[in-house]
Amino acid sequence: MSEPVRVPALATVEDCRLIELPTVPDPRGKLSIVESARQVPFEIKRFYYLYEVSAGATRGGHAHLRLHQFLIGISGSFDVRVSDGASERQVMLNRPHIGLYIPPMIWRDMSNFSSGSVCAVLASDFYDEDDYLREYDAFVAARRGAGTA
Ligand code: T46
Repeated sequence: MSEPVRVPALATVEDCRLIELPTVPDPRGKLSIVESARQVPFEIKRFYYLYEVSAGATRGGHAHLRLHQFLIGISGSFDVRVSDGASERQVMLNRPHIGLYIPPMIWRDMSNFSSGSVCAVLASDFYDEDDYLREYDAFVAARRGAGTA
């Protein structure tokens, strides 16, 4: 089991990493496991999920000031683009035993949801609209204020 990793004060897209979850297969099927502060580098306080996403819709389009998140493509597939204001990366989530860890201060959006796809999200805190940066320019300015963009 992996140890929680220390995340730098101002994360970059290099800190967004795919994490493979321990999986137990048997003749009945498979079971994948996520435990708080074990497979993911934060204490889990909230679970939510996106489903029945409209064809062509983009979700996200924001960053979080303090929130850590772990996204899993439980079913189907979708793309996640992450940006630190200087660099960006895009990954497709399409396997239920692999998730993407996103630290605070990283812009993200999700698109190309396949029909019937489900995006599960584990988060380090309860919902708080004040934790969102929903304007890209404000996000870049906040990063500059905190260090480097
Ligand atoms: C994120 C991506 C991956 C709540 O009331 N409680 C909640 O826990 C959440 C997540 C949302 N809401 C409300 C806030 C909005 O009125 O649900 C509405 C839709 O939220 P939003 O437009 O932020 O949804 P997405 O899919 O664009 O983003 C969500 C998360 O908000 C966000 O943290 O990183 O999923």
